[in-house]
Amino acid sequence: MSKLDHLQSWHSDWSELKAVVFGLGVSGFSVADTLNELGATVLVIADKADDKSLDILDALGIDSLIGKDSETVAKRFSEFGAQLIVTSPGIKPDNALLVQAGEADIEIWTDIDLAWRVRDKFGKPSQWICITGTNGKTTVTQLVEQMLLSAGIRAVACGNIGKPILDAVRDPAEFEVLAVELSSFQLHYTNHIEPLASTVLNLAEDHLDWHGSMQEYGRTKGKIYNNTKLCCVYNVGDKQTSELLAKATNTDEAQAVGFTVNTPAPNEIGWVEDILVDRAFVDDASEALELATLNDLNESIIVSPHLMSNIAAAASLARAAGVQPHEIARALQEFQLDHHRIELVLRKDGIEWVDDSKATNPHAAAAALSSFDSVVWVVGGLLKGVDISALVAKYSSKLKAAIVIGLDTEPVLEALAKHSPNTQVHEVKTEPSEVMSEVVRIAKGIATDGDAVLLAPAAASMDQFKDYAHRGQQFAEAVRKEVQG
Ligand code: UMA
Repeated sequence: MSKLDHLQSWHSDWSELKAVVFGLGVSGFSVADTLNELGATVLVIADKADDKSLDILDALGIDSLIGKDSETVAKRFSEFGAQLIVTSPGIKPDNALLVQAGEADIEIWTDIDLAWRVRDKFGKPSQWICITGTNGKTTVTQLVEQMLLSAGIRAVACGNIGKPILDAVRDPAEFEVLAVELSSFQLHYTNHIEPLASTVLNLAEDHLDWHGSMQEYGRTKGKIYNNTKLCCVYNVGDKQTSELLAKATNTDEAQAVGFTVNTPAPNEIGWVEDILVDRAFVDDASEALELATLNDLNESIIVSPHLMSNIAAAASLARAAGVQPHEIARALQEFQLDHHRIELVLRKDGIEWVDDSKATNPHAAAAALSSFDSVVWVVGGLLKGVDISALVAKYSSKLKAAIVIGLDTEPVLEALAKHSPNTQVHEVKTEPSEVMSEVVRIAKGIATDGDAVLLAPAAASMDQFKDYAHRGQQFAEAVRKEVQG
């Protein structure tokens, strides 16, 4: 039982609630705006905030405390007398204010919990399809959205993908189904949601600096399955995902469906060569229903095992929501991959220049490396406490050369020397603005017919670039300038 159990609907009386909104990025802003609209008394606390958001808070009459020292924050927080603190996902659980809230027995939510409670703003509550995993979650979320739209369902992709979930819940388009991408940070703080269908796509080391251990990171991701109503989707090729499903609570009503890049067994969706086949949502266990083929995809898309896996996962979730086979095929025909995801920048003289800047951890980089035979690999950046030795060892035979970027190149150079001694290695030590021109100049001198020059850094970008998109753009620009001519 929670003290806030009476607040389960947009139409509940929120006027007695005193809530602190912690963090004023995109999700914090949407939470403050929503709680204010619901009539609650709101205090926003944040280390920093942009002027535009602060101006709007002012105009809405919402109180805020920005950039103050921890003593002032602690004092104001206890004076305010909050029953609830809604935290932004990026804030770590050992943050002093969250610890203070926990000690005072004040409930801690995220925007996800709040959105779950108020998802009935327009009457009928929206249904949620929830997606997490170390890699591929954005692509799967977009694919699910496309498949639902193709079936004529009012649907939208939201959550970690960039559109705060509360913006989706409050959107006058009155969405019937939300395709919700959830990060491990969001799941850590989430207390109770009941997805229609849910999935952990895969699990590999990432964000260990935030979660403390791999075990805790996995446990957090696995929470997504709890209380799922119709269908829990797991990865046949990643046993950890079915283990997480086995530990989930209150999933008895839900069908377990596996997705695979291989031939599907009963209760699975997978691929028979280039045909996507459903053996889960069929009347008879011996039946195999064709959903789509690889030819449905736009020809500019590089087909990788990773993409095939993502498509099978998305189809499993969409089929659970009632999407028909021809609607899945049509969705694939209309689907465009986002930039920086194994994106072909240029094919010239038999060399493919590929931007997979989105590969911010070794697992994502593995998906890209597995898609090519001979690679000039652009690697390095912020490793976030993750060791890349196993990745280097696994793909060593494909690595014609490695071009190492990032401020701290030491761990990458060491891993290459130890696990891929035959790979020629170049270290780029230049101004951040020059990094990609230098990378492309070096790669031009090495790559020959049949090679891929692959930006798949296995690391975050913020040491030298604004974000992964900026890193990818710089690479693509340099390729166009130096190679395309
Ligand atoms: N802040 C503090 N103290 C801190 C840290 C942050 O006060 O110690 C405050 C600051 O005011 C700052 C704000 O919190 O402006 C930022 O909050 P946030 O980092 O939680 O970011 P939001 O802008 O609210 O965006 C979040 C997600 N960000 C993170 O999880 C880090 C976005 O995912 C998400 O799209 C958005 O909510 C909408 O749901 C981004 C992301 O990088 C894309 N996600 C990670 C990933 O995909 O790997 C998890």
